[in-house]
Amino acid sequence: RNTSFIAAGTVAALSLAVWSGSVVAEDTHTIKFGNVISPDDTQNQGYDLFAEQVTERTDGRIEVQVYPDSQLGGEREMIEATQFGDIEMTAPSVGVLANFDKSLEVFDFPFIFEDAATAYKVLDSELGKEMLAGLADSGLIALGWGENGFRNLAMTDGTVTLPEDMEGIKLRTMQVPMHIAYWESIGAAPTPLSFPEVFTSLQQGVVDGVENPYELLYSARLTEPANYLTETRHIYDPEVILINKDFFEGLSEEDQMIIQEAADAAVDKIRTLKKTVSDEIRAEIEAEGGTVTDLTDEERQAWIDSAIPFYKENADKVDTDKLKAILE
Ligand code: EAX
Repeated sequence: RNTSFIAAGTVAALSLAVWSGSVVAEDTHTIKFGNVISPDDTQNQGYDLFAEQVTERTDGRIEVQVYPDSQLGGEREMIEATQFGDIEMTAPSVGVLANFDKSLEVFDFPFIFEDAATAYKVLDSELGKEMLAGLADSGLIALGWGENGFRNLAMTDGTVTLPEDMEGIKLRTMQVPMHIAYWESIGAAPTPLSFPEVFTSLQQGVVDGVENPYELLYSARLTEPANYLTETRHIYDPEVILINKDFFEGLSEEDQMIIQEAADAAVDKIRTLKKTVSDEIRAEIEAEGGTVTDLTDEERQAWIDSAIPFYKENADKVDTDKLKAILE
């Protein structure tokens, strides 16, 4: 056979014909969106809506593939993968993201928000918007504040009600220096682990407890080994919906707008669902034999007071103006 047609010039002409054709003209993209949250949890209901809206409004030119449940790794790994463009999107806890942008550490101070409404007020303010915009310096566009929610304690070996009960307790924390510093300041032995490692570590007794919102504790089955829960609400945990900056800025303005609006819709959906999910899941945990304990007013005050030395020690180490603004 005569294969001389595979001459360089011919191949170049051929590929030119292919690439100037429909493939590029249609401007198609795939967005891989990884997270550690269980597939049916509130956040992923929001992200599924995001995926649907983007696909629908671009007539399928942009396809969003959501990979829940740590399929693509832990949160630090996925933030790095999003920065490098190995994946396009992720939505980590703000504390883990603060390792990449120190100004976010102000959210890692315990008991800083009394309720979600107060948190929304700060997150939706100019200050909150400025903090999202600042992530551009880390190669990330923040499309909005997501929500994990108020974090509560779940222990394997008996109920905790007071901060001094944490003495010597090996508590799994996120890889968040400010969280670690707080638990150390009250005498606990914080053990930072990435989320995919938590279940096994609890089961094997590497740690004595964990802290997370009820929904994730339950959906990730952490309440099986750790079924003594206390509603401490010690940290309000926003998540941040991130997209690789170069990828986003390479899209047409219209596509950028579609993605931003779909992210806004996801945030609305997540906030609406979060209003009731915590109580619903708490009831399920109790129905399945878990013990869930509320703090008395005195106990709650003891927890808040326990954070004062931590504030004194760390308030100067973070963006103090932002911290003051939030407290006000
Ligand atoms: O962002 O690691 C954790 O405990 C977080 O709450 C979880 O990754 C969700």
